[in-house]
Amino acid sequence: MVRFIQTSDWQIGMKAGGLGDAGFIVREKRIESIAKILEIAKQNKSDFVLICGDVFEHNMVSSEDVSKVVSIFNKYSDISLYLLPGNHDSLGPDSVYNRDIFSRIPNLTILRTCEPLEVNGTTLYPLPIESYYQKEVQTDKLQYVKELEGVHIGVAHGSLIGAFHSSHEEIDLPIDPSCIEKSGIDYLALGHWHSYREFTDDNGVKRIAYSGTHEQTRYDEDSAGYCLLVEINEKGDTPKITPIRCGELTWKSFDFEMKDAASLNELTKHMESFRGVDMFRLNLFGEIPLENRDELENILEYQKTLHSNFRIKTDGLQYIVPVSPDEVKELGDPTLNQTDRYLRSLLRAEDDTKKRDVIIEALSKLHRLAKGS
Ligand SMILES: [Mn+2]
Repeated sequence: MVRFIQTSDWQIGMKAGGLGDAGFIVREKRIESIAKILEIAKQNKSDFVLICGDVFEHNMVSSEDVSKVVSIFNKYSDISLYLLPGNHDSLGPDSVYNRDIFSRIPNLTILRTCEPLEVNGTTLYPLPIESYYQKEVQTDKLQYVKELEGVHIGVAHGSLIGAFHSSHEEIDLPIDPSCIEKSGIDYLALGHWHSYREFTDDNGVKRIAYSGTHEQTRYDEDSAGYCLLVEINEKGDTPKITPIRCGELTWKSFDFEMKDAASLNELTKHMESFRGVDMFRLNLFGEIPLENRDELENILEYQKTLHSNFRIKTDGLQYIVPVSPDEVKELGDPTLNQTDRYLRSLLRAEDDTKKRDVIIEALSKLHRLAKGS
């Protein structure tokens, strides 16, 4: 029997620049969670850990980031690690794995060639990436192992043909699911996609899986933050694939349409179901009367205190200002009233969105002044 942990796409060194201040937290967490994976491997008495590519975001990753990862490898020196270069950390003259430090880690084997590798009676068939532009179907390189004894595991990095696109010309780094039947391997461990996914072979048996990234990278990723515990009793048996949570960050993206003043209560009610999210993105769109702007801002100010990182997108949100004279409110002061009417007359005549925003901003400030806030 073989029991191992499968992981991939750590993307260490990624900037996460689009996340603003939270980028730092995401970068640090991605490193910390590697220790979590190795801890899971230890607890489950794994024979080894298979790392299926894109450990680093690029080959020019800083030596500081490399050191942080290697330090974790050293802390778990009793766990054998098998690392496949992916497209972000591909082999070649400028490969990160050409750095001396990688030859000094006793428990790490970098799978640099397609040569089969025997590990305690199980054979690994690595398909390392040499170039991002590799067009050939990688799994065509797998040898025929049906007649051979022992459990045989393919280790690759790329996109599975047929999962989203039917032809291999349409996808990068193509992987052919029929390689299971053609070569007779028991399992194909894959990296490259950030979501955890399992796929069946031609006989309907789940023998192909992506672990997905160990720590979610973006708001739109689903089923991220897992590693896989894979157990195969003997040659030909159905692999038992168990996803185990290793990611720590929680992500939530929530879209909400504002229709009128009543939407504020609805928004508050919806937001009650979310507490303590690490990465929260609220996308507000639609329309709301300008006079409710302060209340909206108060609601959002409070929401910010409930989550580690609360980001609000309001690109699609419009503040509605009544422009006809009979809708105009009394502001309690002749100068304020006069300014209010003047700004509204400007707004009535203005078509340019940016200029309208400036006028609305001015009106908003004027109304705050009138309220004495
Ligand atoms: Mn990749």
